[in-house]
Amino acid sequence: MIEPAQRAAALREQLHEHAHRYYVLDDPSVPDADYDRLYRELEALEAEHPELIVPDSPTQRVGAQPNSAFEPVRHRLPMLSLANAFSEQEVRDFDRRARERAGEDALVYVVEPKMDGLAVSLTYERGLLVKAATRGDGRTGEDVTANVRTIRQVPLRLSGDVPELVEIRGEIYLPLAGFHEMNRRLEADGAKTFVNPRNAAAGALRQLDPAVTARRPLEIVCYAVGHLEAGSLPTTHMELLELIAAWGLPVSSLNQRVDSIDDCLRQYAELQAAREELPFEIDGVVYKVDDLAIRETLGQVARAPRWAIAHKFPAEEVSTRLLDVEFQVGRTGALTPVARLDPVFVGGVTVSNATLHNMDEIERKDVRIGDRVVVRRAGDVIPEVVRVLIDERPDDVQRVEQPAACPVCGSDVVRAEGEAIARCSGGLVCSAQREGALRHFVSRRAMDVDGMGDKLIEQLVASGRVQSPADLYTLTQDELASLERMGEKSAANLVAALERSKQTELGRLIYAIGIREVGEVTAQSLANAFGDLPALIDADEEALLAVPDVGPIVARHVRSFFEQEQNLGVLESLRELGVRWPKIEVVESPAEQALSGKTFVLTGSLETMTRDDAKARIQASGGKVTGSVSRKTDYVVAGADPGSKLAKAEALGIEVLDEAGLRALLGDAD
Ligand code: D41
Repeated sequence: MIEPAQRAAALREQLHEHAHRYYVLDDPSVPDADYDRLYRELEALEAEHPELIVPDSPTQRVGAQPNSAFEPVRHRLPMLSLANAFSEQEVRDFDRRARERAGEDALVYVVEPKMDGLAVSLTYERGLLVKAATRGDGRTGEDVTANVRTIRQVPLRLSGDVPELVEIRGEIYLPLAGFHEMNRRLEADGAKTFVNPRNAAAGALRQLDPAVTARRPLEIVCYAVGHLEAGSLPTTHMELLELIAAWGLPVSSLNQRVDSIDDCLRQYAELQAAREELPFEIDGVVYKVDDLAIRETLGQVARAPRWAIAHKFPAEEVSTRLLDVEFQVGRTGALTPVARLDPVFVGGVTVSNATLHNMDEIERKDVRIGDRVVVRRAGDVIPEVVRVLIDERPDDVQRVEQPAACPVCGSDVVRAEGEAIARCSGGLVCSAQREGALRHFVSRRAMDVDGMGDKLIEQLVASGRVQSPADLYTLTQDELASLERMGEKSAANLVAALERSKQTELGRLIYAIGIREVGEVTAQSLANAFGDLPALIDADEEALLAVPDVGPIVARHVRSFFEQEQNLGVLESLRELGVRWPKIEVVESPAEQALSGKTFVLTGSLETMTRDDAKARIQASGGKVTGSVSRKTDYVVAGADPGSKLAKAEALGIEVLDEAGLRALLGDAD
């Protein structure tokens, strides 16, 4: 066993090194979650053995040491820190303590997104910006006035009625688009890139030359008033935020006032769901007691207010050991290297596999078996290995070799010139490809056969009973009921689901048959352009290229798909077995349709039509429907109980339509 004193010293040394890279060099070596874990371990060790606490322990200094390149600024009022909560229980404990101290039954809170940036203080004298400082250790920060003055969102003069002197606090951050753009340029110049937007923002803010800062698209969100002279404040935090906004400073449009801690938790879930869609990074939400008088009563403990808490989202990036790399074969034969990991909790779930994308990525990231790697899982996105902690590479790591033969069927693995992806050349001989094709065929957005799970497909392929999608429609209830893990009831349900799926739409069918590079949107475009299957089968390259969304590569894949006799055979069988779809009326010149070039996002439930109906109508008028809101979205159609997409649309200033608004665009008479 390691002695506590030895362990504490090791932790201190690691934390010092990490903190130096994080705060001074703006170039952290490990994910924040790793740092937090080491920090909490040291805290716990010191709590158990107080004699191990040394004055220069990282736990004895909260925040950053000022960088000597900038003048120190003593904050007139200390910039407090925020206590963290990582679980619902911790949040409820916080609320209970606050209610008890305040003697209230329930507290009104304001929920704010927790921007992942740098806290700053802006001092305005008679409305003029005179000083901008980083938070530093909370008492003393760095004078970054010259750099902050280059941020367009920061007014150099406040508007309206302003106090003699007021200090505003907020968070400076770099939106994701700016971050990616900045890294692209750094990479093109062969320079070192930033690992995350916050470090990039810190780097930008601490430039010695403000002209460099000026070229970084930094933004700010303000959330508090610090020192104040000769002015008065409203009685609630929400009004305070409104006042800050009236002075001309940016305030988050996602802030919400709520009546209870339950609503706080609901808002947490909403923002967590919206997180991936937001144009900037947030690492949690902050709950703040709204009533300023109650805040006075609550006061602070250590250097954090008792009236506010940060509820953190689960870390999206953590590090773990890469145990092995295996190759998975997809429905197009593509070989995907999959990392087998020492299981870790990331993005809210335990992950033991992550994608490595392809061999080029493995080379680029220099990933070797045995490495300590950073794993990222954001939202519903498949977990991926993002980088190697090269400083921690053991001596005995092994290179990843691409297999020469398919790990499933043994056929040759080939890699076409200029392609990043290697493929199994076995085609439908390869059971992995056959299974993949079937999984895709029955999936919800394709033929939507409810209850046809992966395990069942595996059995049907292994026994040779199902070779092609058409074979699915020849399965009988008795036959299904005799399979492993299948009862009479599920067999009956499955037959019914297969039967139901026969009545489909052309776009779905085109998507379902799995033509390379033809996704849902392209399949729908092809359906709209050709109206029925025979016309599509006969379409030559020129006709295909005239379809929106279709380029030379897609056109070639479509042609080669329909040139294969066996594919035509499968389509014919599907028809014989009863698969049907309505013809689509072909509009000659799609460019002149009402909604051409317009992109829609649907959210919430509509009253007079389903979302799928609305989607079909929009597409029939030449519009495009996508799943997530971005700057490219033209309209968000919001029904009842809209989700985070509405919040994002509002944050991005995108036009929001109700059902009547959509009908008006579609040309429906009212
Ligand atoms: O968005 C944020 N990162 C954020 C940070 C926020 N929305 N509110 C905050 N409120 C405070 C108090 C309650 C202490 C005025 C904060 C921070 N503090 C904060 N940021 C960095 C340290 C503390």
